[in-house]
Amino acid sequence: MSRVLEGSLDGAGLRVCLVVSRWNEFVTRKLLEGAERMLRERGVADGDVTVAWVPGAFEIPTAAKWAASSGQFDSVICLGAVIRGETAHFEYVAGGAAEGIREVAMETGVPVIFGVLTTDTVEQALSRAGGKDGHKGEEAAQAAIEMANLRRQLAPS
Ligand code: INI
Repeated sequence: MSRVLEGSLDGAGLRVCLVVSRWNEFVTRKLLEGAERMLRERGVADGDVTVAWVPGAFEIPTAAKWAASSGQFDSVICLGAVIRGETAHFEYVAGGAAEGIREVAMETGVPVIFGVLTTDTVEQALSRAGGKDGHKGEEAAQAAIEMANLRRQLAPS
């Protein structure tokens, strides 16, 4: 029989840092609200949740690195919204954020969750922030809990 490991969705005792970008705050605030709501529903204590605001998605990896390296958090959740219609350098901002976030996770071993929307339009972004296409903030919070709990089994410190 295989030994199967799976991270539970019980957030009790987990310490989580949310790194949120202020660009397109009308979207990122919805992502944040959904993530905070889901963390609370899953048992993460309010006092164990830290929110760090950064100017834009491009700055998310830097702050995520500080948080992930600090030893203070079991998971880091990155929330942002890069919308193509508004920038000629969409690829650089979105690609920089995605690549940077991945790097931080790989370098530190701390789960760093990608909750950055990359869409063509404002409508698409809003529909993924609690509209008809679900809630990326809530999904990111669940992924953060699951990965932190899986890490405890796979890489106990
Ligand atoms: N930052 C975003 O988070 N979303 C965007 O859509 C965006 N646009 O459109 O340019 C954006 N740009 C700012 C960027 O993230 C940096 O904050 C800025 O370049 C300073 O480094």
